[in-house]
Parts: sequence; C-alpha cells; structure tokens
Amino acid sequence: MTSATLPPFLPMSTPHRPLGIAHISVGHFAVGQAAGWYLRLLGTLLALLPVSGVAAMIEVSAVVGGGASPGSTRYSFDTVAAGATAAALPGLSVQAVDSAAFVTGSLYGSYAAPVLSGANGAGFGPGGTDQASGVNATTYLSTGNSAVSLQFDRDYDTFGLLWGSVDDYNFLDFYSGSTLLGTVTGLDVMQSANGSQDISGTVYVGVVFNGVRFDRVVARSTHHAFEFDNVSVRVSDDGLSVALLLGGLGVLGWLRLPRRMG
Ligand SMILES: [Ca+2]
Ligand SMILES: [Ca+2]
Repeated sequence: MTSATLPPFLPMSTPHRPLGIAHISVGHFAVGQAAGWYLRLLGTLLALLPVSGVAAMIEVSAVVGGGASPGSTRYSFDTVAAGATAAALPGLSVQAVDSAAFVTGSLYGSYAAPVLSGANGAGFGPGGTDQASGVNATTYLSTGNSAVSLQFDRDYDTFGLLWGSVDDYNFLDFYSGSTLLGTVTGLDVMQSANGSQDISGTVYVGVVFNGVRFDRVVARSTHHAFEFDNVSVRVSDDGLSVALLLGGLGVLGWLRLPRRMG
C-alpha cells in the first residue's frame, strides 16, 4: 500500500486542536506507513473532554494484531485462577462485580475468548516472552453483564488492552480518584462492534491521555460480555509541561516576594 492510496484531504500532522465531539484523526500516522494503516485510520479518535476546567485530550487507537506500547508495565493475569473475582497483582488490584470474573476458554452465551494475532501477545508470556497467536488459552477477564475495576497504585497516562469480541455495549471508563475523565466505547474502537469472535473481532486498543492521568479503569458491559486481557500501562508524558507550569508559578512567587516584604 502506498501513499498514493491515501485520500488527498487527510491532515499530515496531529491536529491537537479543541474538539467538542469525537473526531477521526490520522495525523500521527505517516503517509506510506506500512500494513495496518487503514485499520488505524478507522480506529483512531481524538476527543476533547472537560476535566475540572482543564482541557484534556484522549487519543484512541485500535489495531488488529497491535501490541502494548514499548516500555509498558504488562498484566497478563495468567497467574490468576479461572473463577476468581479479585486479584492483587504488583501495582494493580482487580475487582470483578456480579457476573464478572477471571475466566478461561469460552462459554456459549456468556463469554468468548479473544483471538490473538500479530503483536497482541508480545511481552505478555512468562518472563516477558511472546504469547502464541490464536484463540486465547490463558486466563482473561469477562465483565459478564456487569463490570471489572482495575485500581492502579499510581497514575498513568497511557493504557492498553486486548479487547476481544468487541460489542457496541462495551464501555471503558477512566477515573482519577472519583473523577470520570472519559469513556471509550466499543463503537469507538470498531465500526461494526457486533461481538465477532473471529480474528478481526479482537483489537489491541491504546488510550493516551494528554494533560491528565488516571489511576482506575472500569470495564463494563450492559450485556454479556466485555472480554479483555493483556492490559498495559505506562507514563508517556514526561511531565515537562507540568514542571514548566510549576516552575513558572515559582518564579512568579519569587518575583512577588520582595514586594510583600517591602
Ligand atoms: Ca491472560
Ligand atoms: Ca464481547
């Protein structure tokens, strides 16, 4: 696939502009970038969300065969027994509610195992090895028709998960404390979110926040089910803007100090 196949009106740089509604963006993918660009095109959204008066932007990508962001902390849940409804993992507490649980395999009408392809399992195997492609044979999480809460010990701005059989009634809520930062839906990551259980129904989804960080993620579903695995988190924002802001405030305070003393 070459750059000639791209429609001519596509923006060439990431449009970090204020947006009132979800907006399709392809700006951060280079023209001519190889395989998968079209899926990325379809699955990439930018949305502006008001967060305590601060404009926060979230960027969502969804790629069949995609993988976790490099340098992420990874959670495969493979040490958790099927049937468990809670788990304490390093840096993460998982709590499943009502019909949600850690599961393996598929149960007709209740949950279906995600199908791994490409880089979906890269780094999630024992000792950081790669998991095999194919129907997920490991422990994963199903929300049932309820919810799973992922409470992290610290704040992150980048989240990833392997989202299987994506349904339009699946929701992913991001919180900072009790403040809801934003929600990503099944329709945000797949145009035909109809619970497909084949390879094209599973995507690796990346969510990047600009300007805020989350410490809790809730996967919920109004029907059976939201199935996911291979969660990844990291901080990609180096905090430079925050440091500059605080530094600027510090300078202002220092400039004001002599006046007060005088
Ligand atoms: Ca797993
Ligand atoms: Ca599903």
